[in-house]
Amino acid sequence: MGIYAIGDVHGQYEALMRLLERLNYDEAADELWFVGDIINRGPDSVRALRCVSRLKGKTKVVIGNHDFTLMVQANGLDKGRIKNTTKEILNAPDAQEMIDAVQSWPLMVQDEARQIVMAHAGVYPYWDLDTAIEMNAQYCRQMRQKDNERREFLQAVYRNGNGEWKKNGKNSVKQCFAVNAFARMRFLKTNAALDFGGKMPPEEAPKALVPWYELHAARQAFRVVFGHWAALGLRLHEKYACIDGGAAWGGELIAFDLAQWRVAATVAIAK
Ligand SMILES: [Mn+2]
Repeated sequence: MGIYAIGDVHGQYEALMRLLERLNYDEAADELWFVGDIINRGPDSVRALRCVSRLKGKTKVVIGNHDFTLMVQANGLDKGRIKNTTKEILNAPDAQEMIDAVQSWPLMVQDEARQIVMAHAGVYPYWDLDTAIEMNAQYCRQMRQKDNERREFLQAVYRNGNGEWKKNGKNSVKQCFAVNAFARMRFLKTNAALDFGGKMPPEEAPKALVPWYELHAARQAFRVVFGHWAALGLRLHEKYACIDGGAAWGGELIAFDLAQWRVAATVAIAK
């Protein structure tokens, strides 16, 4: 039995099929984790999302920022800039089934025995693991509410905020921070606030920005597998693994063996 994490799929359905073939994926035996951002950029968001949302067996998916925006718009919010891929998904006959799946995806999952956590962008390094677990649990509870309450929650958290974690702050502000940390974080500023601008490789970043995972490696005992950072690409360390191979930009789709903590298979995106 294998346990594999798959990097940002971004609509690369054919590549995902080839990757599962290369893994000899067995639905009855293997466990698949997805780091999120299943949709957008690539050629086939509908089939990618349909496939991931219907995978049976032991599949875990965390929500990415692109999946999150889709869900926000499916809930009737942020109508201003709807992507064509979003329209295609919302017009599909099984749109509701796919949106329900996205709504059920947490911000993080963990394997307690292996001390591994997965989140789309990462885990805020100044939290302890219990705080991360609690913030994710709160998010999941909010998402299970009735339509109106869920819409209200999404409206409150779908924004940048000031990027600062305030332990004793208002609940909705803390939840907004948690969504941004788990699903969008790359760099932290010198005051430990989330930076919302930088997408560059860490080597090219201004000195005032620190990649979140460097602070994580210095402070935490658990391991994090994440995606979201195409410019960072595959980056392995004993405490973290970025497995965004840049499939969105003609790079590769990566499967990572969580038990062995090493790359299991990669598939180049067909140009
Ligand atoms: Mn992302």
